[in-house]
Amino acid sequence: MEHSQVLSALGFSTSELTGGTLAVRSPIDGAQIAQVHETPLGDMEKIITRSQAAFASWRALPAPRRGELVRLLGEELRDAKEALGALVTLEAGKITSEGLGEVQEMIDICDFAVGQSRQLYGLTIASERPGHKMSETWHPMGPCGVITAFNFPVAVWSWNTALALICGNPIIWKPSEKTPLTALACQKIFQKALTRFGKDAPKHLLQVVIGGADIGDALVTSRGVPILSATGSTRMGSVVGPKVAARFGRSILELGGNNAMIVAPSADLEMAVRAIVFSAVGTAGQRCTSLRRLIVHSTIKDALVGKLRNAYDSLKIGDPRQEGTLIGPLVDEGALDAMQLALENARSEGARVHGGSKVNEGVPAGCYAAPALVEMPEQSETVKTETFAPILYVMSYETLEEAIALQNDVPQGLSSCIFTLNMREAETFLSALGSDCGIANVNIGPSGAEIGGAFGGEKETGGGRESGSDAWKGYMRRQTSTVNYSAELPLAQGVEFDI
Ligand code: UN1
Repeated sequence: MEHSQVLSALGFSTSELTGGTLAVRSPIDGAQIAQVHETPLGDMEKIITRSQAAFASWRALPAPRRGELVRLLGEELRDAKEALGALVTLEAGKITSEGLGEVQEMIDICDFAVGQSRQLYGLTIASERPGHKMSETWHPMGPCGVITAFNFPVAVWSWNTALALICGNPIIWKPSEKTPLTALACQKIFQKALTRFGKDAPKHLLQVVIGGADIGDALVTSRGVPILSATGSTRMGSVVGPKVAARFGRSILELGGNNAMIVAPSADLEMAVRAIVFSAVGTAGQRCTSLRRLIVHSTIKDALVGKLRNAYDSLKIGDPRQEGTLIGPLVDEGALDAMQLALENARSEGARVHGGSKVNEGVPAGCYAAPALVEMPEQSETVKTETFAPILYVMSYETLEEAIALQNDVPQGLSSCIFTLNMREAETFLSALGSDCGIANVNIGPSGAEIGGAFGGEKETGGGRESGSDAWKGYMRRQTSTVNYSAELPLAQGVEFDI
């Protein structure tokens, strides 16, 4: 689809796409596709106040009724899947299948959240005192600020939004400056669901704010925004986290990853190759879960590198809209420069680099690069640094203990995996002595997680959890209650206090 068709299918008007101060470029060819209007910084206070007003009524609706809105959102997303997927491709440069996959991830979390809206379970707790009952209840928190990155411009918003909504919280969303159109499209889709939901829904349940770091900072520093979910670089998180903590807000941080795969001697190499290629070069290496480090047993390293070089040679790089393309563009010039710099640094540390250069032929005018396979003598500083590009560092190991130590010896802790047919190795990797990451897989790659599990990681990844499992608790406050239905007033711990 041409970009004008995509934008009109999603209901954009000309005035929304022109006359603003933020230029939107498609990474496909670098061409400008819109100039959107930015939110004036001076409006942020009003926006936060409106969100609090929306909270006052939204929290009063029963959670299953709130779930109905998310059910309608899921329906609207099903209708808009093709157009929104195409816009993700246009604005973030993902291949068609990955653009559609991202929208499917949104639909999945909506389905999950609808069910969850009837399962915001608390606990009953045995009281030590006769005639007493203890329980634990979960309550809404208030406005939830959501700051998202360009690489998953819509799915990450939906993980936060679907859960925040059923938990009783309004949302203020600041998308990446590189992908405002997908955010505005989601707002339109959300509006359709809201209209169908009827008059119970307060105004300003979702507000999208467009702009740079100062707009984000207004959310980060406001006491009116009790929850702040931020996805992006570790550098960004190191600014956001302390600011939210300083005002005693709650942050949900989803920061850098430096994800590894250990390939053991017993691994099914054909399967490993497929998993490696998808997770290292899919989304042009621009997922926080992308595979960046391969830790291979020394006896199979040369064979595996040979197979990977063959596989890499066959990958079609180019316009992500074309059938057969597996590697689209990097997001912009800065990303291409960062990739080249990382490769230069690796060379100076003794690397053998296969591929990795800029591709000019057979591609549109955007920033296209051949994926790089980089054989490293050791896990250097460059390897320990996340570069958002299709670079895969390859290192070898002799013992599983050594492999696990290498896997864990980076500042980040998002995703990890092992390819092995040896159950002792697999279970060791998943045990307390194994991977230190939030995600640890066996015989699948580190990327492409389903929404049913909690998503997030440790160390510099920030510790936040989103999406499935009990991540919903991150959007609610816990209340412990003790009720005395006896005619006595015994004190806990046997304390006597007679008056
Ligand atoms: C991200 O890169 O920010 O597991 C999120 C995955 C996707 C989500 C990635 N489901 O790769």
